[in-house]
Amino acid sequence: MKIPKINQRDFLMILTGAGISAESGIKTFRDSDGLWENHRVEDVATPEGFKQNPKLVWKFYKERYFQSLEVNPNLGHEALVELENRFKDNFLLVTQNVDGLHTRAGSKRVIEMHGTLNTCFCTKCKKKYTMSEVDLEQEIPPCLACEKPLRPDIVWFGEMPYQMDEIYAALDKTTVFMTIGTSGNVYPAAYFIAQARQRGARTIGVNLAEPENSSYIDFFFQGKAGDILPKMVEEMIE
Ligand code: BV8
Repeated sequence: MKIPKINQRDFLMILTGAGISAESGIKTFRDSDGLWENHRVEDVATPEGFKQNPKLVWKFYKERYFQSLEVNPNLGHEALVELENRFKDNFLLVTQNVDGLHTRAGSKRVIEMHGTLNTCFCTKCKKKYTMSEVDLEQEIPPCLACEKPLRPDIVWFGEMPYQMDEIYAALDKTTVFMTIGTSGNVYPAAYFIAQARQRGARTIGVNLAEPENSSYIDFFFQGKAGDILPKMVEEMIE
């Protein structure tokens, strides 16, 4: 399929999901052997689950935090840094991922709408810490200020994603929307593409499998992000 050309007059918004980190060795959620296969979402990714069993939830996120320190960004992450360097302020990368790999690859204009494994905050006084500042030996690390339980800085189901105002403001001026490595199952992220398209944006999808919201995708490229994106970035810029 022909790769659409974009130029400096465009505003490029990108949404990524777990699929872009798969080639770095991080499990996705809904693929076979995915994260949700071994854990019930309700138990580990909801406020109720945390209230019910904070030790289990901390175990789940500590494991993923330590794994994120062992892996590296891949060619897919690096291709998006190249795109940002070409588009500068006419570019926004919104990620559902919490692994921090986009920032580690060099992306600057990034919104981690579902939070990050790298920080946590106090359930009582809301003070925020990096994971390396707190005592992860404890099953439920305590706040260094008030000693109440800390929680992962993750947006769980039923919680408001971060920086929605900035995301909606960027959607308003988006002329090209790319969705990469996400199954399009989780809202409100999965609806951004429809909102962009309703405002006249052209939409591009890169995914190993056809996503749930593929009806909104004008140009769909099936395959691995690490294979497709480096070539695509070179060809798509006028
Ligand atoms: C909220 C943190 C109120 C946890 C996560 C309608 C409107 C609004 C809300 C809802 C709605 N309908 C339902 C809801 C509620 C709910 C929801 O969406 N439920 C779903 C399950 C139906 N949403 C919420 O609760 C959200 N909050 O609604 O607040 C509100 C209302 C309106 C407006 C604003 C606010 C909060 C959702 C956030 C939950 N937290 N993450 C954690 O990470 O541990 S979600 C979790 O799923 C991850 O963040 C993950 O990124 C995200 C999406 O999954 P994907 O990234 O897509 O991963 P998945 O495995 O599914 O797919 C991977 C894809 O990659 C596959 O397609 C595969 O083919 C592909 N792939 C694999 N390898 C590769 C590849 N592609 C390319 N290359 C490869 N190599």
